[in-house]
Amino acid sequence: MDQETSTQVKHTHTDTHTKHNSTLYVSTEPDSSGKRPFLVAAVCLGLLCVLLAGIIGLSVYYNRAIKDSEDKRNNLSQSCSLYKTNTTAERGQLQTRYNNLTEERDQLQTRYNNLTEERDQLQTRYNNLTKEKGHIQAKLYLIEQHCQEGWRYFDSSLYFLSSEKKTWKESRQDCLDRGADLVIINSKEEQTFLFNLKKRVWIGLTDSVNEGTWKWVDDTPLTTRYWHKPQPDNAGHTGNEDCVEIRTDQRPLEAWNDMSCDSKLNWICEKAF
Ligand SMILES: [Ca+2]
Ligand SMILES: [Ca+2]
Ligand SMILES: [Ca+2]
Repeated sequence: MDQETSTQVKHTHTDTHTKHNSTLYVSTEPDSSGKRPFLVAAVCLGLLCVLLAGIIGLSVYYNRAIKDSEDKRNNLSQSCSLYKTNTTAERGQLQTRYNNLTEERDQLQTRYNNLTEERDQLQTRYNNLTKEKGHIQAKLYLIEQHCQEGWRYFDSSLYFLSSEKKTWKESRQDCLDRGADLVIINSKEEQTFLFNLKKRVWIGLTDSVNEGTWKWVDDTPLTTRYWHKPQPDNAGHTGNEDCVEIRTDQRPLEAWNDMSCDSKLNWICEKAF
């Protein structure tokens, strides 16, 4: 039956171009021409269904893709936010640590400066002490030398007590020859020390330049006196007593007497350090 219809259609188609009667023959067959619109419609419907299914499928696919994309974006945004938060906190900690280290560095710098200053002061002190030690050693050496030659050491001075007796002027010259001078009495301790030597001795005090004006051999005026009253009386046998002795028969702080400079006595030289 289908083969026949096909033959007829094909025949009709051929005839359309050749014969008008043949066309009329085709249109007069209701069984085969009534199925075509349904077939076309079915095909079209099928295609539409396929198209619709495709569109729905694509729509679902794109919706899912968009949702995935949004999820990813949200996740990324959260990650960025977390990273930003962590970074800010870490930066804060680093800043605090930096500030602490800076403060510590400044404290160390200050301590270093103080220690440097202290070291310099100690160095200066050490240098001064080294110098002082050198001076003391030199002084000790000189004292030892002098003591070996009969000098005595008392309160920063060396004293030489003569074994001979000479006039005041000769006595002074002897002291000058020894690099010293007749003793100058500066304190009651020194006066007591000299008195305790128990010798009548010349000291470096005279009023030979101007009667009544007593001066020490270094030309300083007399301020502290240890005269035995009523001395000085300027009353020797020559009537002119211009040089001073320490007597041994008086009290330690009242022992001076003026005598004629030509008298011969022991003497005491003093070399001060
Ligand atoms: Ca003295
Ligand atoms: Ca006198
Ligand atoms: Ca006298």
